[in-house]
Amino acid sequence: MYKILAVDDAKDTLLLLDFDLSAEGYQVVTTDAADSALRLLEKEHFDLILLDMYMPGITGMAALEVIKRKEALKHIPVIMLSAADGEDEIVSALELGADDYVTKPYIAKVLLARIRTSLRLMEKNRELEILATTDFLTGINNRGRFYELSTKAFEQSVSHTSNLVLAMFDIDLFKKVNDNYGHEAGDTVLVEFTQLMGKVFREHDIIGRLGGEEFAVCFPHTAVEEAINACERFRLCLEQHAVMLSKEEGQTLFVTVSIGVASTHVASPGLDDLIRRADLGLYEAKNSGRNKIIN
Ligand code: GH3
Ligand code: MG
Ligand code: MG
Ligand code: MG
Repeated sequence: MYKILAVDDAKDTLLLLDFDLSAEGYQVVTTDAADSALRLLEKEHFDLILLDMYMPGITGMAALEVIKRKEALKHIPVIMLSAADGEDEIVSALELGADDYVTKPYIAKVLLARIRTSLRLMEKNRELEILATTDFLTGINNRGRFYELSTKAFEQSVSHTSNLVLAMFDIDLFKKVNDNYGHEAGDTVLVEFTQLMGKVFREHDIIGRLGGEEFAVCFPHTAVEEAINACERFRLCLEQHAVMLSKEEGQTLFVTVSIGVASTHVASPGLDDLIRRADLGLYEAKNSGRNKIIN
């Protein structure tokens, strides 16, 4: 059920909105001031906001500006609701990021249709965002998303002077899996590999598929020993994990992984340098027998 926040200083408008939207099956939360709306938005999730333009205190336009500037809120569709129907007001609201503009007194049928349109667009945007940021085969962060999240984590680690660790993973002799068992078996290995990553690493560790059989994990606020321990647990789990290829024939296979680790406890100018150093470790792990971690 979609949850809508209705903000208007006129009590009768709020009553009417509550009535019309509830009748349509929406969950409605009403508030008569922009500052309380902004507080509610900090605490609760909303799918859409109906925002009055003119209110005492913070105006709807000022609240709109705040909402559209906040990373966590800017994707929520905002429909401005106002008795003012001047073209300049409508244009400025849309330019500030409003998704739509409806004049008061509103026609319920039209407002509801516009709400449905905004919600439909929001859903489409969500789908596109998922498509653009997740790896199709494994469902984990793709390369672009991994870099985006890790860059943020790196910047935070600098400002909080906390340690951050980056580990690069490359499945050993993976080409042989494809050659000996087929590409589909290779895909199964990749999927189970990421499932195992999800089990071993923590919620706030950032996991990504960089491409092919190469993966990376970024460990924010983590000491290098701690991250190495986690990687070692993963290496052992993987080594012992039987990938089931065919349930009927009970055919299984095992793979191992080589891992390179780099940490910000050695001064690092940026994420790229960390990745480069982790890559060097990985290269060394490959050249010294595979199935090991090099820091
Ligand atoms: P090394 O231990 O040195 O890493 O050897 P390797 O065989 O793992 O390395 P190589 O880079 O030669 O081979 C990687 C293989 O991964 C080749 C490529 O066909 C396969 N591969 C890449 N992406 C996919 C995929 O999405 N699915 C499957 N099944 N195979 C993939
Ligand atoms: Mg008003
Ligand atoms: Mg490789
Ligand atoms: Mg490989």
